[in-house]
Amino acid sequence: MGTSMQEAAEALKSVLRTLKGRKAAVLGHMRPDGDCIGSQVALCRMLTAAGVDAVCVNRDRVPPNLSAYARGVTFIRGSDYGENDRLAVAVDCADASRIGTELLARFPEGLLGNVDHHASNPGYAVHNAVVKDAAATCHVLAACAEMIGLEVDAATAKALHLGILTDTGRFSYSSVSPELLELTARLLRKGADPAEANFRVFEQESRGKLALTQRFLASLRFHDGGRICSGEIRQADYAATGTTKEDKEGLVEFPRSVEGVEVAVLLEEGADGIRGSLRGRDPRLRLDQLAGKLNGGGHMLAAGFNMLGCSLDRDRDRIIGQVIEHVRERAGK
Ligand SMILES: [Mn+2]
Repeated sequence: MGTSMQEAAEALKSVLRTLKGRKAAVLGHMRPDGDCIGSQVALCRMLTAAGVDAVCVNRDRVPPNLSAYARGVTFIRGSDYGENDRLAVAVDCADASRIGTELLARFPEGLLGNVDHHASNPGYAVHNAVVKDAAATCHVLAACAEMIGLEVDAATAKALHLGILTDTGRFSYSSVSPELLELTARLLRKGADPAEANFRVFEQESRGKLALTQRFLASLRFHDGGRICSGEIRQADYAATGTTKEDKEGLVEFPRSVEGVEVAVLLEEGADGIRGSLRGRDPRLRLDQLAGKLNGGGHMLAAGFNMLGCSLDRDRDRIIGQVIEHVRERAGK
């Protein structure tokens, strides 16, 4: 699934048309990140400005360091969501299951809209605004807002900038184009604040996060001549450092940054199984396809998977073995 920005704008227009006189629930994914919160806030504010009663609904909470962006927008936890007359629009969800199965079940008639940028997005809504080469869901929303004339005030511009900033690794990935920087410049003119965003996202780490980072770094292991590097987090690491799974955000960048490493792997053991993150720098390695073999999906350079019922001690070698095999196949050596 993937469309041009122009087609995405048409899809978003259709969503707005359907929402006239109706109420909207803007849904994000589990463990929301900057692009998820940014696009939920931005879409919710744009819908409200267009006269639509809109709220955001998430399985998990808004991360505390991002709560300033959510000010003025109603965020409801999935477990507290009791309404049944809102039409759902998902943002930044590669697959509808990313919303969380219990929350998704509150919308039995399905999803009206799907705004996203993941290559693996199958187009699960009535109207799909999925641009797979866009840098962020906030990129899709910002560009579409300009094309169809949706209102972007200062708070909306800040939210859109937040998502672009975080999903491009502070404007450093190959997804950054002159057009994206020009679009971002227009967001800055509308009130987006790079210094504030940088402070909130990257300079508010807790001491616990630092301790968790130390543990993660101590767990790093190299495989296949050093082109794969994996690290682990167990529930005991969170308990010992007073952190939560939100704090693993960004850790996989450490192994990814090492010379010679082509694929970085973060394995997190939870009560119900292993969640994995994959990061790379060569699109030919197709980490989205690797994640697909491990019950997951995502982008070519950044993907994730979820293996229920697995444990590190029992299944680590098998998972790493599949990573090695995939990388050898794709690299042709
Ligand atoms: Mn995103």
